[in-house]
Amino acid sequence: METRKTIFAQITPPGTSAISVIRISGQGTRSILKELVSIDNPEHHRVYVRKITYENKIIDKAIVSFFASPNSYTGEDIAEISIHGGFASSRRIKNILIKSGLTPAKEGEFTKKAFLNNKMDLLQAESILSIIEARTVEQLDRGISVSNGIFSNKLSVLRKEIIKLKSIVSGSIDFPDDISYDINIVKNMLSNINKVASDISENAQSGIMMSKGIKILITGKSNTGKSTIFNRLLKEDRAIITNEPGTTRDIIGEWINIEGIPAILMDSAGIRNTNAQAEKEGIKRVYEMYKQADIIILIFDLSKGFNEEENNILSKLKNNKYIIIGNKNDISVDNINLPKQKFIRISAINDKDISETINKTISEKMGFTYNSKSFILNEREADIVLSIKKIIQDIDENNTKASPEILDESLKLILEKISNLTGRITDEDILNNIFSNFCIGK
Ligand SMILES: Nc1nc2c(ncn2[C@@H]2O[C@H](COP(=O)(O)OP(=O)(O)OP(=O)(O)O)[C@@H](O)[C@H]2O)c(=O)[nH]1
Ligand SMILES: [Mg+2]
Repeated sequence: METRKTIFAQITPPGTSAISVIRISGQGTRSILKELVSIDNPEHHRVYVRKITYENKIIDKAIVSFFASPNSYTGEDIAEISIHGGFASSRRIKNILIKSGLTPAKEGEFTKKAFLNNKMDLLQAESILSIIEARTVEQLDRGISVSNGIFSNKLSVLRKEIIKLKSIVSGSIDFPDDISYDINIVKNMLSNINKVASDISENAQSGIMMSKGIKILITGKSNTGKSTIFNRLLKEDRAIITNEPGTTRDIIGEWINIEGIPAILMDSAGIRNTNAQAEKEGIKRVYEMYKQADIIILIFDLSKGFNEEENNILSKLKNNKYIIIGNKNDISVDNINLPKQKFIRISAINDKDISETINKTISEKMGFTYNSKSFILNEREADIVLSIKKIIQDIDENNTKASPEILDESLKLILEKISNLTGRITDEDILNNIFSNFCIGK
C-alpha cells in the first residue's frame, strides 16, 4: 500500500469564503514549507504567519500550522495552510503544489493513512465518516464516542475473554494430560462471553437505521390532510395545502429527526380515480414508492371514515410496515367505518403538537432501540457483529454436546471476525471501498 507519497487537498468547501484551508501530509511537507513559505525546521503544534512566494512572486499571505510525525492525524508530517478563500485563490495554490511534486489526495486518503499508520483502527476511521455526515445530534454523539474508542474497547474486552477460553480449549486438546476440559468452567466463560457480545450487538439494527436514515411515506385518499400533517411534522409550510382534492402531485421529501434517527419524510398525491394526467402520474409514483419506503403513514379522514379506498390501499401494503392515522378529529362524526387495526386520532389543524405522538408511534413500529449505548455505524459492522453473536449463541446452546475441537474452531472464527471489524485483517478491496465513501480532504 502506498503511504509514502505526499498528498494534499483543500479541506474547506469550494467556493467563495473568507479562507480556504489546504492540508498537506507526507514526507515532502517540510520541503514544501521551506520552498513556499520559507519555514525552515517547523516546530510541532506551531502556527506561523507567512507570505507565500512562488517563482519570485508573492501569491498570498497565509497562516500555516504544523504537526510533526508521528503526533499528527495521519501519523506523518502535516501542514495546514489557510489562504484567502475563493475559486481562483485555491486553484492557483493547488496548481503550484502539483507542480512542486505533490499528489492530490483521493477520497478518505488522509484517514486511510491514519489507519495504515496505526493512528486509529477501522472502527474509528469509519466513525470519522459518520461524524462528517451526521444529520442529527444523536448521530454526531455516537460518531464521536466511537472515534474515542468506545466500540474498540468493548471488542477488546470480548477478544480477551475469547482468548482466555480458547487457551483452555486448545490447551485441553494439545495437552490433555495437563489441562482438563472442565465443562462447567467452559459454560461459565461462555455465558460471560455471551453477555459481552449481546451488549455489543444489541443495537445493531437501530445502528444501521441511524446511519442510513429511513424513508417514511405519507399516503391516503385525497384531501385527508396529508400535506397539512407533512408540514406540521416538518414545522414549515413546505407543501401546498388547499381544500380541493388532488392538490399534491409530485412526491416531495425533506429530512426530519425521529428520536435521533434521520428520516426522509415524503408527502404524496392523494389516491383517487382521476382523469388529470399529472395527478395520474403522481398516483403511479406513490404506488412505486410503496416498494421503497421503510414505513408508511396511512391517513384517513375521521369525518368520512375508513372505507373501500383505504382498504384498497391497505391491500397494497402487505409487505410494508405502516401506521394508521385518523385525521380531522375536530370534525369527526359517529357511525363511520373505522379501521380494524390500531390507529391514532389527531387534528392536524387543532392539536398543539402532533410530532410527539406520531414520532413515538413510528419509533415503536420500526423498533428503534436507540440509546446512548448504540455504536454500530454501518452494515459492514452490523453484519460482522451479528455473525459473531450468532456463532456465540450456537456454541452456547450446544456447549454440552460440542467437542473441544469444534468449540476451538468456532472461537478461532470469532477472533478472525473481530480482526475484520477493527481492520487488523482486512482485504485491500474492502479498505478501498470503505475509504471511497469519504470526502476528499478527510
Ligand atoms: N377540520 C380539519 N381540516 C383539516 C385538518 N387537516 C387538514 N385539513 C384541511 O383539509 C384540506 C385538505 O388538506 P391537505 O393537507 O391539502 O390534504 P391532502 O391529503 O394533502 O390533499 P391532496 O394533496 O389533495 O391529496 C385543507 O382544507 C386542510 O385545511 C384537520 O385536522 N381538521
Ligand atoms: Mg396534499
